[in-house]
Amino acid sequence: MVNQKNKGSNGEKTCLKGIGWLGFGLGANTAAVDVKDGKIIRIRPFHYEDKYKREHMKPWKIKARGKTFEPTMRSLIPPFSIVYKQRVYSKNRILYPLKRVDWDPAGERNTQNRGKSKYARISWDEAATLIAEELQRVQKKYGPYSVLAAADGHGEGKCIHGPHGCQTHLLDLLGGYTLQARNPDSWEGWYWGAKHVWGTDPVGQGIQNNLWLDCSENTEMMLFWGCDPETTPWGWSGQAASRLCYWFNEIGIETIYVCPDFNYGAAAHADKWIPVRPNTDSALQFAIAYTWITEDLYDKEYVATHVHGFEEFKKEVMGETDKIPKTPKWAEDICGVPARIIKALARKWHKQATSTAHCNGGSYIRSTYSHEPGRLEVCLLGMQGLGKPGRNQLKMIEWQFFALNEQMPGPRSEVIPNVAGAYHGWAFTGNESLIPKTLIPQAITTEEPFTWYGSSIAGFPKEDQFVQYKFPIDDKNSTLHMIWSDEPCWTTCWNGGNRMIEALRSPKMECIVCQQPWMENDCLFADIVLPINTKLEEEDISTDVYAGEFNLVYHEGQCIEPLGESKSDYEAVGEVAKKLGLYEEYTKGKSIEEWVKEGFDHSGIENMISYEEFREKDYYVIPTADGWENDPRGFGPFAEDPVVHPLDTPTGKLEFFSTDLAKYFPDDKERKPVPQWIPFGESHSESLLHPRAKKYPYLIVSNHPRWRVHANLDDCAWLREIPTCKVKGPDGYLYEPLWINPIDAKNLGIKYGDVVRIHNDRGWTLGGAYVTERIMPGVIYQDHGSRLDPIVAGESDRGGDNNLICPGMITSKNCAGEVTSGFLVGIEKVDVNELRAQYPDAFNRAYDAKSGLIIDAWLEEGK
Ligand SMILES: Nc1nc2c(c(=O)[nH]1)N[C@H]1C(S)=C(S)[C@@H](COP(=O)(O)OP(=O)(O)OC[C@H]3O[C@@H](n4cnc5c(=O)[nH]c(N)nc54)[C@H](O)[C@@H]3O)O[C@H]1N2
Ligand SMILES: Nc1nc2c(c(=O)[nH]1)N[C@H]1C(S)=C(S)[C@@H](COP(=O)(O)OP(=O)(O)OC[C@H]3O[C@@H](n4cnc5c(=O)[nH]c(N)nc54)[C@H](O)[C@@H]3O)O[C@H]1N2
Ligand SMILES: [Mo]
Repeated sequence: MVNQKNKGSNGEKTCLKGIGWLGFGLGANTAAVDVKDGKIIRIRPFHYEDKYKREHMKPWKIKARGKTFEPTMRSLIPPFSIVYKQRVYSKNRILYPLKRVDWDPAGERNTQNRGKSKYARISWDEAATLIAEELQRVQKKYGPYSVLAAADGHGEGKCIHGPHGCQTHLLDLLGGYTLQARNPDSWEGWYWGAKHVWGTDPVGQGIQNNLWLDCSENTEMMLFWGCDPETTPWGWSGQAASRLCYWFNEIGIETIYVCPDFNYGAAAHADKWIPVRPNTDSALQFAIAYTWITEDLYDKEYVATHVHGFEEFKKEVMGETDKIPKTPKWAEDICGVPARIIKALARKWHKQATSTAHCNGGSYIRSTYSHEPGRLEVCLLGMQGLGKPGRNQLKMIEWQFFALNEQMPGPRSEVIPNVAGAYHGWAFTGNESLIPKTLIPQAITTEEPFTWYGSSIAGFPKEDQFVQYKFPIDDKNSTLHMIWSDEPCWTTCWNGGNRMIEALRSPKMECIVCQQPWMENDCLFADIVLPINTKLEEEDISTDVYAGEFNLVYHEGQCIEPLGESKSDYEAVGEVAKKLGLYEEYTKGKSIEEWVKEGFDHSGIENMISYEEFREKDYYVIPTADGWENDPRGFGPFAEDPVVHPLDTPTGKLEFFSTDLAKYFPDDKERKPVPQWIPFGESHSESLLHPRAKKYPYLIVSNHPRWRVHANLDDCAWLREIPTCKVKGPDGYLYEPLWINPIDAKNLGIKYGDVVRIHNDRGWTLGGAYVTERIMPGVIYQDHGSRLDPIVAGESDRGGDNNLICPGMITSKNCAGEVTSGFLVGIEKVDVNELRAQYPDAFNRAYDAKSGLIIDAWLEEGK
């Protein structure tokens, strides 16, 4: 098999490409792309052994309970990578620079028409000149911080061609900008809550070292709590987590799933499913603690030596503070789990060595007040001896985050490679002027300076949460007047999308530039759109440190020529730099070839293989480290001796009572020093216990999409034909599935394939009914990230973009996190013909017969 480029005589070649969506310089999902006559023929798994022998790779072995677990010898790419050809050749690709037809920088800007107006083709020269002139004009008039760089996102994993953040390098050269600070979206509850109990920077999940081995040898019960290891690892870790879960099944670890939906991991692996209402986990957790305390079933010795503030926590559990004893019966009514099951689970957890498993935690840690379930889980683990054999918190994806922290749950490789030397995109760093991403709509619409706590940048140390920030940072009139975005999907992915649309149409916002490969989502609100190419159209260098089996560094050859006039983000920003006379500074005078070498030179493998051999072979497999089996395991060292191996908390112990929260936020009623039961409060009213539930009686679960990575991939016909990806409505339109239990469906007169409206006081969107017992009654489920198809932009949508109607408020008063799932909605069946009569423009947009995808609706005819 040919795994490399340029090996055929008839224009055939094969390039390695990391087809994953991490978006910040790290590849994943290493695939082989076969190309013939300048066209992509197929994308397939890649075989490590083509150029390297097993003896070199030193494949690891985990032996446990009489069985053996070993790595495969090929990349475990997900279906997404395999279908990516369709995303590259999508009809939805932006092929030329575009300008909104009624945006005239010299005259009327018609900001109110964003989301309605069409676009016309312009030249690169015109586009780059316009952007350069607008930047200079706006910065001169309002100061440098009036330009917002929206420069983050999980776009393609490109390194040299940095999919997000290239513009920040140019803006730095221009004297500054305001950064949209990428908040810890993936980890909100761990970040704002758990960190203060177990001190685990950078993101707040548990210490991971060597946990595959620990779990394999010692864990008797694994609780997949808000976790779908058969779906979300696909984004960048491929299918290694799937194999790991089959292995756990094989060696007899009892597998319990706690989630409102019977998700794909549960379907493949669960011994038992415990359905829980969305974002009521803390009631369940409190009731487990109550059972342990009242039945004397916790590790008292461990608590005495390893925990700070247990007595205060106990008061909260027993109801001494709020007059609510957190009994299983009390919890049953709230979370929907029968009291007998809560008690049985609690008793089993005590008796058997139990670990929890998460990808990132799901909506369990992405809803209102998510710091409470986040830290309650740590308290529960603590009560049963966190770090003792088989008792840890295992993470199923994003192994690299922990690798950077020198932690690997799986067998460690000799080095953890890093090609950041060649990277041009965003990094988890600060900026003088910044605004948490969750506060952007407020920042745009407000005239007054405002403050918040914590930069909110994912991965920052916990002390950052105690710092007060302000916008604008100077006292001048430097509020936002221009946006330059390379992740135009705020409306599909963040908190309160309709509010964002309102902000984007503000007359204050004089110029919006978006750059991305596909005409979708926030691009419809831009004034200038730049056509970006996909990574298959460029040369680059990459690592794969997510696969969980072997770590790699590889050269990525150019597969095909860029489509239309598209360029990479790095090159697109370069065009603007040229107009500003800053091209040399921007590129540091280096060619792409020189950047590839630069990436290699500091990658960690530069002393393991020569550059010449690396380029000849095109990749390097890093051998498994000798002695990895002996590495400490998770919280093992802390469990053994908390004095010698203290945690990174003020007392060095598990802080059930947080010293820091008591010190810095003594008056915060929404995040007290001790975890509490808080269904609603000053910031939120998204609970069935709140009077608002009379009007909006269902809780919606909005998971990471099964068949997309957020806003990525919604235009691949091969995916869209899958019945759980789209549901064909009576009008033939492919609606985003909305799972509803047969009991609710019957009550509401809904059957499979009906079009359903989901609504609340923030607007409405549509879905295609998918009636199934895989969702518990009273709860509906619709994935997030479906393409925006505005009916009345800012109010209603046909595409199933439920982020438009999720809460705009942040996690809680002093935590600028997102709340994007587990909120109240009403649902009802609708008649599409009536809607068509009412909104003819939106319902008569032409779509492609094969993919059902709206294509040219936004382009001016003939352009
Ligand atoms: N309802 C709900 N909402 C959620 C969540 C949830 O659980 N439920 N989860 C949250 C989480 S954890 C996350 S991480 C966020 C994700 O939110 P984002 O990171 O904002 O979402 P992505 O779709 O990954 O963003 C990538 C964007 O970049 C584009 N893109 C891809 N490649 C390139 C490229 O090479 N160049 C350019 N310029 N653009 C490119 C894609 O088309 C897409 O628009 O969503 C959050 N939102
Ligand atoms: N296919 C695919 N893979 C991805 C991504 C993607 O968009 N698509 N995104 C990537 C990113 S950025 C991230 S952060 C990770 C996210 O990984 P996760 O955080 O694990 O993903 P989620 O889909 O939000 O949630 C996982 C599961 O939580 C359960 N759940 C939902 N709400 C609740 C609740 O209130 N309580 C409980 N107990 N369970 C609940 C659901 O069963 C759901 O399947 O995935 C990454 N990988
Ligand atoms: Mo995420």
